[in-house]
Amino acid sequence: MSEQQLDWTPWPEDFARRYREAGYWQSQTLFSMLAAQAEQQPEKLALVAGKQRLNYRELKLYAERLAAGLYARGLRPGQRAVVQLPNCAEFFIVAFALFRLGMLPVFALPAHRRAEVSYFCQHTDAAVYICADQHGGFDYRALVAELLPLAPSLQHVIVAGDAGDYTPLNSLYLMDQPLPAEPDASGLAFFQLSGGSTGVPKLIPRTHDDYLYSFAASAEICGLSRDSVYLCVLPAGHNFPMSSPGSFGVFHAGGTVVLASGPSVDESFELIEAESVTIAALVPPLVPLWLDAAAKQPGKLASLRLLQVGGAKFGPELAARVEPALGCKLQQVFGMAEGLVNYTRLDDGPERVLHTQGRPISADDEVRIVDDEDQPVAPGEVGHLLTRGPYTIRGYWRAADHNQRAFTADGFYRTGDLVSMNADGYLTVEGRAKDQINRGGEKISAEEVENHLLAHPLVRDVAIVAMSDPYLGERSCAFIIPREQQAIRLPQVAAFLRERGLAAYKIPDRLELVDTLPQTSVGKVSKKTLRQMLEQKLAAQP
Ligand code: J2J
Repeated sequence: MSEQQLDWTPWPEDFARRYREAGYWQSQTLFSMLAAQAEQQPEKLALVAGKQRLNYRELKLYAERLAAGLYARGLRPGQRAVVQLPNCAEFFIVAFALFRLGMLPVFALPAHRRAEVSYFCQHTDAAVYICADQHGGFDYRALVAELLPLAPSLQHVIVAGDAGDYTPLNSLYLMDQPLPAEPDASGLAFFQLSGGSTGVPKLIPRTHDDYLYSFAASAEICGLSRDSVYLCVLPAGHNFPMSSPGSFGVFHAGGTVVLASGPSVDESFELIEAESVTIAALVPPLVPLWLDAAAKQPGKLASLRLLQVGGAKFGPELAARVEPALGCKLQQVFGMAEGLVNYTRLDDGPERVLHTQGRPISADDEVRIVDDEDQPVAPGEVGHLLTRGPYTIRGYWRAADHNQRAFTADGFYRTGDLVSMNADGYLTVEGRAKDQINRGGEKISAEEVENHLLAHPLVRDVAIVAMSDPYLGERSCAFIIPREQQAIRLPQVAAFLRERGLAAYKIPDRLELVDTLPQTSVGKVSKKTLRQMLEQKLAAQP
């Protein structure tokens, strides 16, 4: 067995054969998908990012030259690269360069900080870290200085923009240099990040074969063509804007990706009008902002045909306002970086589009809805969603123990979501069994933040739960038992977590000091009781 096979869990041979025979897995790498477009329509506009406009020929050429530069520096297929870039042209040049070389990117979110990035580097023995000079008021070069002592595997730090002491990305483009053969499409292509409910984030190994199938099939479901122009508002490395159908689905269809630098509605609307955008994807909290802006600026969205909303629960009341206010079709998307993605279809009527989160991409997505004992619930009843299929992973990277709990013995992924399925096979998300907070689409593992807080000298014990929020859907609240009657306040908690290098979205929004934490009958902290206590308290407030 090769070392790589020990690190991740490939699909069993009989499943792999079936997925190949069904035509899902096409033995095409992510880079060769781009190369095929560059061959077929070299001059077609592939990417708009700020002032940069790259056609398919240029995007492929830059990726190849960068791959050559990385290779010349001694970087080799199979090595890992932690990539933390905002929405910019370099994001895709770097991604496709790494795919060409057969290196495996880990796409960190721009919001991640020392704690997350150092963990990604350590857990994957990353050979290289690639970041921007600065973005959103944060200097990533300062992060590098803190990172280097924590990540001894790093051989190179590469910076897009003003590189300071590190290697400028611009210096790595090499022409006419040798490259190794392309990687095998059945092997790993890169890592997605898990929303997570455990002490440390989990890495999701995706293959060229499975990922390409997921976004190619998504592109078909969403009716993408060469005429499609996709506005990428969310961070480009997140699974939703990357693959559902996202930028990769658009490249597969030969359309154009337009990058917004952030979630600003004004910027998005300008780009939609200027580039004749046809499709965009949002998390629910952005939707009311778009509805308000559209009322003030009628006509700006004339080209928009489809608005996708996903990442967190999108209620029917708000959903009902989308089509009349924006003049485009709404699509609900319920997906996960581990695999399974559900869509309402373009020809679905309001009952499905407003009240369900869609149905799976593939006829070979197997879905089970079970009770606490893993027994199927009655049709239409709420239960735990388990799934397996041609683009759902069979295990996290280097996580043998956790995989025992996160997957059934026959390879179904335990999503942690509570869903019901109607007679037509459409799923409705009814809740969550996993210990996570979904803060407007940003996922927070309670245990991860609790572990950090337990290191605070004034914290005796802590439990973090979700509280409902009219804007973000959920925010996080930390219940803390302080040590020795010493009160601890939210600003101290926030400063402490920032100091520990945690991404800002994980900092609790609210703090409750308590003497004890309620327990379940088996002696675990009862988060259900905590959520109820919080709801009562918030309801009693004016
Ligand atoms: C309720 N909960 C949802 C929805 C995701 C497409 C779209 C989203 C993601 C994503 C993705 C939800 N209603 N419509 O990867 O390709 C919650 C569920 C799920 C978790 C996964 C994609 N859409 N969720 O959000 O890996 O709890 O992927 O298990 O970030 O988000 O989170 P993530």
